[in-house]
Formats: sequence, C-alpha cells, structure tokens
Amino acid sequence: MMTLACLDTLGINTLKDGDTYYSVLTGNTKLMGQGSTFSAQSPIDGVTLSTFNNATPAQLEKVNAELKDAFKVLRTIPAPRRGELVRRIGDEARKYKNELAQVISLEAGKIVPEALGEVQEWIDVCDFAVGQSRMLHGLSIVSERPGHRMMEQWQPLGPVAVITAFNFPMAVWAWNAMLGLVCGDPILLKPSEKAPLCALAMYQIAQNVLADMPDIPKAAVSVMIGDRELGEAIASNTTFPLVSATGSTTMGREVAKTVAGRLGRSLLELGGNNAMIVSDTADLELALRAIVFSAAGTAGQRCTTLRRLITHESIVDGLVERLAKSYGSLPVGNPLIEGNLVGPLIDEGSFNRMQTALDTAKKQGGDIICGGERVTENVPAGGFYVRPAIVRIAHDAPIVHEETFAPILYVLTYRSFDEAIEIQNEVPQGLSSAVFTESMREAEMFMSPAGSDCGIANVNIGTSGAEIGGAFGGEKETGGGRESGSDAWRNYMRRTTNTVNYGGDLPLAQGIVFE
Ligand code: UN1
Repeated sequence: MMTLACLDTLGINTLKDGDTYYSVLTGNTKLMGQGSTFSAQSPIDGVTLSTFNNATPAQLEKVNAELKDAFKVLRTIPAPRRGELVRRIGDEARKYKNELAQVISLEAGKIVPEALGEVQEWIDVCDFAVGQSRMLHGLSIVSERPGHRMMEQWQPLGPVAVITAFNFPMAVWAWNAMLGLVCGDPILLKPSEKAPLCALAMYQIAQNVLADMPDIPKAAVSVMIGDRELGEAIASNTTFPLVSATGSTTMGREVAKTVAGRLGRSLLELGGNNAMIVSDTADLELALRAIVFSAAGTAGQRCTTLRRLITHESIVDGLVERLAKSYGSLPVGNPLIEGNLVGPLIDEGSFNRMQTALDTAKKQGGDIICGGERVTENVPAGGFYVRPAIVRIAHDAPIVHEETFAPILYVLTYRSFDEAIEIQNEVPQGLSSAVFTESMREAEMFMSPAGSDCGIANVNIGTSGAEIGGAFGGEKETGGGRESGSDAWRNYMRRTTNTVNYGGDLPLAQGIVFE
C-alpha cells in the first residue's frame, strides 16, 4: 500500500526485528512476544500490515516490576511537570497529525476526515489534561471538633491498564493515558490486536518526548500486544488498581468479574444501542444530517453509532423516504480517497454478523428499506464494504435490542412522547441518546430524571461525535464508566481524607467519652 511511508515517518519501523514487531515495550525494554504469531490486516484491502507474537502472562510479570518502579518515581514528580510531559506529547501529536491519522485509516479503515478527528481528540485531551495537572483539587472540610480541620487529597493511584478496541485505537488510549499520566500513574496499553500499529505509533511519540525528560520514567508509557490470555492476566493482577476496558459487553463482563474478584476497580465503556427520538415538531433538515452521520458514519462502528430511530408515526414515511434517498447517494469506498464517506467494515466476521442480523430482522418482521449488500465495484478487493442499511421493524423485535457493530439503522415508531422515552430506555445498553424536537417540554422531559437513562442525552444533535470535555460513558450494560472530560480524572487517583488536630486536646468525634 502506498501510504506505508507514515510508518517510517513515525519511527514505527524501528520497533521490529526482521519482519516481526516487538510486542513488549516499556521504554527500557523491547521484547518479542513469546506466544503465538499473529498478523493484522488492513480492512481497506485485506493486505497484511504487521506481524507480532503475542506477549505472554509470564512477560507481564517483568513489565509489572518496571511499572511498579516507575510509579514510585512518577508519584513524587509534581503534577504540573507531569502535565509538561502531556503538553509535549500533544505537541508531537499535532506535528504528526496526518501520519497518525493514516495509521488509523490503515488499521481501522476510517475515512481520513474521521481519522484526523480521532487524532484531534488526542490533541484536545492533552490540552485538557495539562490544565487539569494544576487542578487536582480536593476539598477542605470543617471539623466537628475544636482545634481540628479536615481536607481531602487526591493521590496517584498506581499503574493503570488500558484495554482498547479497534474502532478508536488512539482516542480511547489518549483519554485514559493523558489524564492518568498527569495523575501520576504509569499506563500499560493492551491494544486491540486489529490495531497494534496505532499503539506503536503512540508509544513512539511518547517515548520521543520522554527521551528529552530524563526525570520521568520511560515505563510510564508502556505497551504489551497480546491476546485474550494477556487481557485475563492483566485483569487478575493486583499491580493494576484500575483496569480501564473498552469493547464488547461480553469482554467487559469478564474483565469486571475478574477485577472485582480481587477487589480492584474497573472503568468500563462497553456496548451501546443508541437511539434518537424524532418528534413531529423536529427540524427535519437538521435531523436528517444528524441521522446520516450518526448511523452511517464510521461504517456504523462507533459505540455511539445511532442504531434505533424512534420516529413519530405521523412523520415516519416521509422521513424514511428522504433517508433512503440520502443513503442511496452515500459514497462507499476506499477511506483514503477523498470524498468517500463510508469505509470498510473491520473484517469478514463483522460482515457476516451484519448479514446474520439483517436475516434475523427479516424473520422478526422487519422490512429492509435499503442497503445491507456488499459493495464490490470501485472498492479495493479484499475489503468488506457494505451499503448502510435501513430497516423498518417493531421496537420490541429481539434483534433491535442487540448491538450489531455495523451500519444498520432500525426505524421504529411512537405515538406519545412518554412511549418514545419508554422505547428509548427498554434496551439493556445505556450509552448515548438524542432527541430532535422544537418543543421545550419534550427536550426538558428527555433530559429529566424521567427521561433518557443513558450516560449521554443530546438535544438536536446526533448520538455520536461527543466532545472530549464531557464525561464519556454510559449506564446498564455499557458498564457505568466515565472517561475523558469533566471530573473523570478522579478515576485515576485515590482519595485520602486527612483530619488534623492543631489543638492541645484530644476530643473524640460523635462526642464519645473514653476515659
Ligand atoms: C467509541 O466508539 O468507542 O462520541 C468512542 C464519539 C467519539 C468517541 C467514540 N468521540 O463518537
């Protein structure tokens, strides 16, 4: 593929021996994995981009020793200095934005504007984290006892493991790592096996900066590339007080159980089944644009992708007709070619799951309005390109309650706004949601305690494309975690409550007399 030059520019090609890349990277140590060999293919054309050996649980032990040593140093470095590290990493990400985006496109199949947007999330969260590095505030609290005062401090937590998915290979690491670093935690990344070069690119950028900051331990930014066995070893290891995992609900359930078994903390961002309510009062021009980006963008492979359109029955026919027209003109093809808006699915398995979901929808009474078929003309051979699908179906058809990680939009109808909210909330997932309405009552109702039960509830914008400044994540099977903005930094710290006696007496709390 002609764009592989980005790997040279980013220095990723130095991270290999022969044709095989290193799987264990701690800044001090570069090792081949000792497990089985695997290779990662580009979803664009199926061509092999990289070959690795899986890192093993035994190798994790060695890395953990380095992470623990790194933590001892990192926790004592003033937080603004750790912010300086993140600021410089952000500068490098700015400098290599195009090359980084290319690696995302190659491995995840994103169209270039969306890949650039993902790198921008990394850059933005760096800025956010740099500011936060001077604002790791605790409270000061009045004491009930004379001559005492109380305060809270936020302390570094320890090494944090970050397990990521293929679809946001840079942004999700960055949300966790940039904040974790300013909080004083070394970060071990276990990336998706479908996007290992993205991990190497981020590692290399961070190590270039660390080379210039000798007071900061290099293992603060570490990577291990491995399979499920490595993931399990990480989840069960007490080295990591926090495991942050993004991916399927099935994976999250396993991680959560294992981490909870040792009473560690997990930060989960799992499946979504995101809905938009389109009211009969909605501005349909705005709604249409939002629907197409949210449902067909990223080929339906965002956890925030719009999957259920809950439409007022009086407007559904016209809306579906206009949507089908927009879908018909969506350029599907090579994501590296300007103008294409829908790139490939990640792999054949994903294509098969989409086909199965469409067959199931038909069996459950669904009517496929358009799309779903494989596109083979004017696309690179070896990639799995599809036309995004629109399916009219009942809101309670079982398939509608599942997340299929592909561009299928289920169109459902409602009569009363209360019913719309009930439909919105009736699925097991709870990530993102939206309403299009010009009615202030409906908008406020949607955001009220009796409204959407999701972590994200938007008005007159789509379900996907959240800014980094907000806390990102969702409820129910989405896992309950919040990452990125707002006060998500607290996940990466431990809170201490300090009570200080500056008096000459020793009064006990609650007025207890013990003498
Ligand atoms: C994901 O798909 O895992 O809100 C994250 C969005 C992006 C992040 C998606 N900022 O769509």
